[in-house]
Amino acid sequence: MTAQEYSCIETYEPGGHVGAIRLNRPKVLNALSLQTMIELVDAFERFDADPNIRCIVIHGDARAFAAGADITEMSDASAVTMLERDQFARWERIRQTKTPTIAAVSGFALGGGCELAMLCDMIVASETAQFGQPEINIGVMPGAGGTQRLTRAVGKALAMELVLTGRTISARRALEAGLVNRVVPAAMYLDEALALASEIATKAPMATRLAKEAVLKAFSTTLEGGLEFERKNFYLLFATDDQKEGMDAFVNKRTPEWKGR
Ligand code: CO8
Repeated sequence: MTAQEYSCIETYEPGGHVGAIRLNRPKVLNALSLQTMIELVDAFERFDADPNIRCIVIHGDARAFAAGADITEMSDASAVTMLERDQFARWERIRQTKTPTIAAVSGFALGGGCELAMLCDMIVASETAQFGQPEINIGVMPGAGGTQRLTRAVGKALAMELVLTGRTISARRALEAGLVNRVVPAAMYLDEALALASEIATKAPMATRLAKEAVLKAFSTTLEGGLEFERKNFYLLFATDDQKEGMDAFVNKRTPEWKGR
């Protein structure tokens, strides 16, 4: 698949070593169909393998980031069909993206849409954004990390309420609860996310990758295990040219020029 062959998403490079992915099924509020997930995996992996790309931004349009998995594709599925489709393997591949990722969210981020945003390292929200896990309203429950990542982000009380009632929360409430990094006026959400991505892209790429990996480790290990992991990544960076460059630039009061190695 080439980027030109995408039918559900678009990719572009707005400059500053940033790779951008736009969900592009506006008529169905960017519902995450099987084809959309196939293309998303391809786009994330393509940017992740590109040494020119140092941060990835994913967004939808003003009305919706994504209103969830495509319900029409799932409505008649049996458990066996769902197992055979093994859609969550694709989510795992996106999770393995080493490059830092930012979701720029406007409008609905529901069900799989909220889970996709939470799969990213940071979320920049428009003040119009609405987050929720409404699967309970259609007789199921979150399946792509909603019960786990939402709970880790906002705590048991709010996660339980959202998952069991299917209610949504506003961008402001999501900010208070720690789900998103910042809330900005509707006209600015994408620019703000791209600016944040550009800022991250000015840092040494190996350092941002290993730092991201270490922060994520905090969710899957003990404090002791995480500290050991952090230390190993810290030492590893002393094997990079960019560590020498960064420290030499500091000592000599100049701007570092990163090689990404
Ligand atoms: N799937 C398919 N089509 C959708 C979806 C969706 N998730 N959401 C909206 N659409 C379609 C509507 O059917 C409608 O199509 P049409 O114009 O042909 O009737 C169009 O988008 C516009 O939607 P509405 O007319 O409903 O717009 P409203 O502004 O009235 O309402 C809502 C917006 C509240 C967002 C409403 O559309 C809604 O409730 N959508 C469903 C939200 C939902 O339940 N999401 C969870 C889905 S389940 C899930 O995500 C499980 C994830 C598990 C992992 C995923 C594995 C792949």
